[in-house]
Amino acid sequence: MKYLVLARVAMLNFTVNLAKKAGEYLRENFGKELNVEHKGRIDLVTQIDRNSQDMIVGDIERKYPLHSIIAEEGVNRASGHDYTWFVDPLDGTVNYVHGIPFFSVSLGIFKDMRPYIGVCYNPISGDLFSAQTGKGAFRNGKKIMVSKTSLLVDSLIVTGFPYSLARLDDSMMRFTRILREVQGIRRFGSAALDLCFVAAGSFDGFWEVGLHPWDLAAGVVVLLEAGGRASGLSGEGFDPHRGDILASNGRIHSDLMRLM
Ligand code: 2AM
Ligand code: CA
Repeated sequence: MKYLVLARVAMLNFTVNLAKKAGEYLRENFGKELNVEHKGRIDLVTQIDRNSQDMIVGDIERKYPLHSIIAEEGVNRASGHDYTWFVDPLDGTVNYVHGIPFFSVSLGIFKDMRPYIGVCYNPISGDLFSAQTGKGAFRNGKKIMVSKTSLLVDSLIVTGFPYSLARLDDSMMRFTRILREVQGIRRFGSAALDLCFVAAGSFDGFWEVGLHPWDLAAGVVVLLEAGGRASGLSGEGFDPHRGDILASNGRIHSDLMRLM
């Protein structure tokens, strides 16, 4: 038991250092001229995403050679191990490419497919969000908690627009329905950081559809440990592979669910 606790602390420290190392690389190259490629119509990738990922995945493989790793830029090594790493080497690539300082390195670890460790780091603001299950969530070492807002009319919500045109109409109807009832809606472009800001109590809720497990895993661990709730849009249990997420401070969750 004691060994497990120490092993988990070591894993958290390793993850934090890895996020800082990759984040530093992102920061050094932020604002430089980039060769931007298209993975899809509006889905961008740069050599910076790939180098950041190589750095992260290489270090994980050396330290934890048996763990499963799922990373955005084409690494899908499901080894069947208890531990799975969900790696987004640069969450918020569109912001990065446009010189907007809202992006992060997002590293989530699930154990037996359940939330275990989450670290998100924005190297420009210096915000480092971290959490391990049962031990609380932290922003630069200071404990964070979700907001206590219980009325939609007082709630500030964050979202992302869908990347699949097939889901646009539904999403816009949802957007209008929610906008009528809440204080406001923001759209910042990094799902990982959006979740961390719900965890820190800045936003009261977040929803988005069509995301990937690497966008969500780390932020969800941070959110849950800050006392928040994450589910599918209809309240079903959170599954990082499902991609549609409703997240909140818990108090407004059922009201938001009704509007989904
Ligand atoms: P990324 O920057 O790592 O690609 C913003 O709404 C969120 O959507 C970001 O976390 C962004 O992650 C993600 N995203 C960007 N392109 C996407 C796509 N084509 N499909 C799904 N999610 C995407
Ligand atoms: Ca990414």
